[in-house]
Amino acid sequence: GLRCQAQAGDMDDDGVYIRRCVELARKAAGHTSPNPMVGCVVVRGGRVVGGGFHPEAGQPHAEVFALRDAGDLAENATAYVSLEPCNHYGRTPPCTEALINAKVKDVVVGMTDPNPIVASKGIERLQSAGIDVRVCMEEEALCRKLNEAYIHRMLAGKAFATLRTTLSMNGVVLINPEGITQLLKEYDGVIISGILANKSTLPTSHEAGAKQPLYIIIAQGENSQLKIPFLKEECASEAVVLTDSPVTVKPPGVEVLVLDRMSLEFILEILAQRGLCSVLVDFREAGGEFASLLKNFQEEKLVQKVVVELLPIWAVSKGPGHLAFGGSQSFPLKDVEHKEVNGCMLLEGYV
Ligand code: AOF
Ligand code: ZN
Repeated sequence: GLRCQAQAGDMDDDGVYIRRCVELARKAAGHTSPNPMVGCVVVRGGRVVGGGFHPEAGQPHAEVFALRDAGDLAENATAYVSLEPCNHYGRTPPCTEALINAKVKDVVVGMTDPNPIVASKGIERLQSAGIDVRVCMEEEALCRKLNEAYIHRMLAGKAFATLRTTLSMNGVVLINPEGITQLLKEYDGVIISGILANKSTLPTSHEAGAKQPLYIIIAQGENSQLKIPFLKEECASEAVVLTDSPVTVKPPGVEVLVLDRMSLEFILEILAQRGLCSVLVDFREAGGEFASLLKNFQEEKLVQKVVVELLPIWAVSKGPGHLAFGGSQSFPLKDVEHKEVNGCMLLEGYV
């Protein structure tokens, strides 16, 4: 009776601690690829006695940091991990052995690891050592979302692609919007057309210590003549040019890959092989050759997610669907509020 009650009490808190693991894991957002983001907390007697996260590929895993933090208090404690602990020797030794050596009593995992080398074998290894293991169903969706890109690359062999566009409130595509670099630090790469690369500066994350994404510039046909030198001087990011034209200018210091097939599928496979899990497809041009790359992306399941950045400005241009440079002729709207009405996004702001 009592023992059951105590266990039920523990399990009620599983969600709380797994959410804490996810928060910790996110501290390394943008830094862990091709590895997942993982967080771990060690709990004893209802108290968190240790915590840690995986900072980047090549570094120790989350469990190792959390166990180090907990020290002797890990004995008989419960370890919470947002991802199933690994049981293989990769760049680092198996976390299952670290948990067993630390003599934890039980382990709660947020989700199993889709990596075929691990997939459920980590859980089995812990169980065979007499450790109780349970998957926290309550926050499994949260853990999957945290590593949606890692999971996709593992299972599909392609980078997880997010299509992004930036609009003013009156539906004008903004070529050079200022101040929206927030998304960038979460992505390993940004695919941008040669047209856009030629007429706008490539945005970089301004946050101190933020990792800059790799720019993947698609240079096709007449747009294969890139003004890349400016890129090298002004852009903190590294860039790679993908082209179907062997006559592309080869700017010094920028890698150029000549492909015989310019398909989004092929590009996402190449990027996954290079260790990129997630890529932002920067679609901020009205039509143009870049559109051919995106043809059929829905049927072929090449793009997983869409992000539309709606800026609280009214852009003066030829009209909706046209391009404008943010800033110059546009004016900001004040006291902007947004709400959802019958599945529509409603925005209002004052002139
Ligand atoms: C964990 N905890 O924090 C992470 C895990 O090359 P390695 O040694 O870093 O191994 C990478 C693999 O380990 C990765 O593909 C994934 O399966 C797992 N990541 N596992 O127990 C962690 N980052
Ligand atoms: Zn591990």
